[in-house]
Amino acid sequence: MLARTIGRTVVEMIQGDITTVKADAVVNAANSALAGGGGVDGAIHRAGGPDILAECRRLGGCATGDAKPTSAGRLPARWVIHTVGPVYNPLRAEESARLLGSAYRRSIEVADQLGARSVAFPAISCGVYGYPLADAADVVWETLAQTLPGHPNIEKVLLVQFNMHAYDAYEAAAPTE
Ligand code: AR6
Repeated sequence: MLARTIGRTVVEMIQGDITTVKADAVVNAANSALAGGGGVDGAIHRAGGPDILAECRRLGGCATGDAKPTSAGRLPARWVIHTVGPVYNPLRAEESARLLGSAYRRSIEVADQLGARSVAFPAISCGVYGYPLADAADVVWETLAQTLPGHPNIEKVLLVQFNMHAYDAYEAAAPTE
């Protein structure tokens, strides 16, 4: 397991299914309608149960790069933070990077406001939204480096990779110790 300390936060990378991860807040890679879907979104709603979607329907959607919380239903977490990453656009790579960074930053801000001490992230936008893993990994580590020092109450961030391919890409982009 890879671990880095950023500010007062320990960032750990693990491989696995985020619906089984114990954390105060689990981040969902949602769509802007907060309507549920496939991938990690589908897995979170299946495992967490229908209460999460019922709450999502009352939130009025979520802009790309923003994040909104609900309770976590049956998941081993207190909250789900639904964030919307960008659909990767190679012709507007800088805008994609800004929006992906914003999704992570806003999720951390919302988690801190809720009082979460631990937050688990999937690889937002790296599935059907098509973000190249290596590029996403650079954005994620850079955003964590910029954001976490301002949120010392977040003790732990878990980066949960579904497969070894993603794990390797994020590991390659990790800051040196
Ligand atoms: N645990 C951890 N990671 C997972 C899991 C899981 N159970 N399942 C998939 N992943 P994606 P996106 C990984 O497509 O690209 C949905 O339909 C997956 O391997 O879930 O942000 C939403 O409703 C990949 O690395 O999210 C949106 O419409 C990463 O999670 C759209 O997909 C993200 O893949 C969002 O697309």
